[in-house]
Amino acid sequence: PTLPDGLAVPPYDRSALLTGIVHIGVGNFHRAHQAVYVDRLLAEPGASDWAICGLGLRQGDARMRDVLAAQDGLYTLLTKHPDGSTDGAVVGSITDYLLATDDAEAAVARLAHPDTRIVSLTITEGGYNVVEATGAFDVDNPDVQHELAHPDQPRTVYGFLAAALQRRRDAGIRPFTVMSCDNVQHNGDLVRRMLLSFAALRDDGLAAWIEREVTFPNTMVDRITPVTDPADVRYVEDEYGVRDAWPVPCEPFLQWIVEDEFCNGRPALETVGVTFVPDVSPYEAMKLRLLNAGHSVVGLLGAVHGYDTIDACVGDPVFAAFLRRFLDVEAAPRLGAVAGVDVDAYTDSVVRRFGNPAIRDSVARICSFSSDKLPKFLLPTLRANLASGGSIDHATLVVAAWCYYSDKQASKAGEPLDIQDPMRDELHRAASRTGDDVLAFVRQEAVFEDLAQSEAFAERYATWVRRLYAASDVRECMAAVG
Ligand code: CS2
Repeated sequence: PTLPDGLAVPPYDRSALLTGIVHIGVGNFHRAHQAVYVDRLLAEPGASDWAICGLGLRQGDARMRDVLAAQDGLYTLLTKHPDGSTDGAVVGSITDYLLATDDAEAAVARLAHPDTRIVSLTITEGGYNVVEATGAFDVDNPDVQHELAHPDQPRTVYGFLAAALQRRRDAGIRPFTVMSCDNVQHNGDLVRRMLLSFAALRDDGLAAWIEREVTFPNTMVDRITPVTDPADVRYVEDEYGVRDAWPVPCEPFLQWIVEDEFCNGRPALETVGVTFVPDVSPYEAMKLRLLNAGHSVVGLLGAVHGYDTIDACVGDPVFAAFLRRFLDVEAAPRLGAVAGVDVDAYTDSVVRRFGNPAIRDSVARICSFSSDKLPKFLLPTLRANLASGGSIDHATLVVAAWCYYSDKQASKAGEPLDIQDPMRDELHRAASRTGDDVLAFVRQEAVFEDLAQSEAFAERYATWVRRLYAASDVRECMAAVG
């Protein structure tokens, strides 16, 4: 009640809520997306069973634990409009937060609690423990080995899910729905396949029960959510007189498409704008191959050019034209029809959203984890065009830019780049051999599988990587692609 008028606060009684959702991987994206939908839902009648308990699995989540604990789980969402105006709202849907490295048993107990009916995940594109080259579950992961040897000491998402589901099964409690919200095609199918592989290593009976009883809806999630800037913290303090250690900036656009497969009930999220469909595949392909791939396209070329933000990239006519052509000529034609969606209008909206100058989404964030992102966002389009004889030049120039970025770790102007990628050193080693073997970078099978064996690709890639290394300005190559 003491907060100023301009700052919207949750209109519901937070003390009267039950925790129906445990969310693993609370970061800015979850706090700008699912937690916002649930916040709106909790304001509706009859929805009080669906508050969220956040769950962090890594020691690195300690800051989220501390910030949320100090603020009773509340935080400020700053929705930034292209005209420079900002809407501030306090989000109240996260009512509790647990850090598994503090107390793994408390985490399993919460997951196994009968009130928990959905466990949702944002564990990043690379977080699913897949051997990329084969698509199999990575049994050799030392954390997986540890939890197989000590089932009461889970460490990975699979260890926690399996321990909790086993406890529910033994106690005769219905399982929870496992709902992935990561930017991965068929994200529900993937987490299902991985969890079943893990569970079978623990106990065949458990795996069979999960296969029979648990559902894993596929979902498509969308809202551009940058990293919080110190200026966002100052804004909340200056504008509203409130100290929020970790507000969340985001764009106005918000979308969530979900398959209606919930084994233990679900909230009526359709009342707050979520779309339920029988099959999410066309929507997720559209989003991953247009928006997410488009981000990587401008991000990697923008990093090499020396731009810091995505809006700065698309403010440059050469970048804007290149992005448009990538989307229209290479990406969109390889998508099937999307029921009820105008793909051209979607493409327009992607370009417009990237240009929102208030967001200041950093090129460094977009380029982070490229080794997880490109195989999911960009390479499927490139392979589809190779198969159909379509243009591959735009996507190939982006791969060449990624090689330069990994090799020099600096822009063309020599400014050092902030590269966050678990494969950073491997990528650097491969890329720095380009002078001796022009295909060295794309021969890395963990990322590119057998792409380098395609003569058509190898020829275009060799051309573009040589031109890009020789050019003083990356835009010469972008313009030359045509
Ligand atoms: C971005 C996404 O990380 C990335 O590369 O493309 O985080 C993107 O901003 C979101 O998926 C938007 O929904």
